[in-house]
Amino acid sequence: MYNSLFKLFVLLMFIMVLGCEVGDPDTDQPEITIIYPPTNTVIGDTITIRVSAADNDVVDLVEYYFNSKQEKSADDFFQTFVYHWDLAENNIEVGSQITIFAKAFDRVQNEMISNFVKVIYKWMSVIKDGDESFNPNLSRVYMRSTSDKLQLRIETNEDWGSIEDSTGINCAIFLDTDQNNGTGLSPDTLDNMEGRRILDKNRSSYSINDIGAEYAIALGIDGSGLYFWQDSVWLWQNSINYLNFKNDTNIVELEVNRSDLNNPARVDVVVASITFDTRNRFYWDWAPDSLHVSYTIDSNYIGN
Ligand SMILES: [Ca+2]
Ligand SMILES: [Ca+2]
Ligand SMILES: [Ca+2]
Repeated sequence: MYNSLFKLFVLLMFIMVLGCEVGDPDTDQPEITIIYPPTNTVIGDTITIRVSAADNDVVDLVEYYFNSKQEKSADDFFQTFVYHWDLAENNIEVGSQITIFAKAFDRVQNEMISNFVKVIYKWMSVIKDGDESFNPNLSRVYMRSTSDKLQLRIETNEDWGSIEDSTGINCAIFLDTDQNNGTGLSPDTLDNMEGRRILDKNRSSYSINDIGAEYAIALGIDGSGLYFWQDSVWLWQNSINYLNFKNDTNIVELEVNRSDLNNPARVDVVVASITFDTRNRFYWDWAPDSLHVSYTIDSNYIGN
């Protein structure tokens, strides 16, 4: 009797062990990586997100998250794991950072979160400047770059008037393309800020904070265009291509050829503006108010 019970017990144990081996539950989590876009990319109104996902069994679902909020419509049951995200209707502020991640599930709900990818919406913010008592005055400067263009966006506090006369925006974006303030239009060569022009031909009107600028992108009173500094004068280099520049607005977007700047990898930047009042008095604004910002030209813009 005891012996047969023991045999039965052994048999049951054998069946259980066998059963376990046959139906061993899947406890292996999937693997998932966002392979596009690269982190720190500046994106446009649409972006295609590509994910690489794998599992010991099968990846059943990939979910997409933007700033930790799940994009429900993006639930991906197909094995391509590509999501075309349209940002245009989401009222995202230009210059904001968006963190993207994805989550993969297998058929028994094992899950894994991907790497986090940070992208920037439309423009990279490089300067925030205070609101002066006169208007318009410089407010924000944004930059981005493509494989062959350096692009800038300037915003003012309050709208300007006509871009054809002195009520328009009168400013210059100074670029120190060798990041050496001993070359180009340098602080050492200047004495005061009495001039009424930004690109003063006598180089006696201002100092551009702490940089020595090889190039200036001018808008307004000096004649809009890209200029280069040579032997104490600003000389014409090339015209500007406007992406967005209208009367009675506060945003200008433009681009210049990287080759026209001698293809620098990194630039120091200062922006200056002159605002005229109805009595033709004028006021300077500098962004930043002192020193400069630096920008790496790395083709980070992948929008269109
Ligand atoms: Ca699995
Ligand atoms: Ca300002
Ligand atoms: Ca320089």
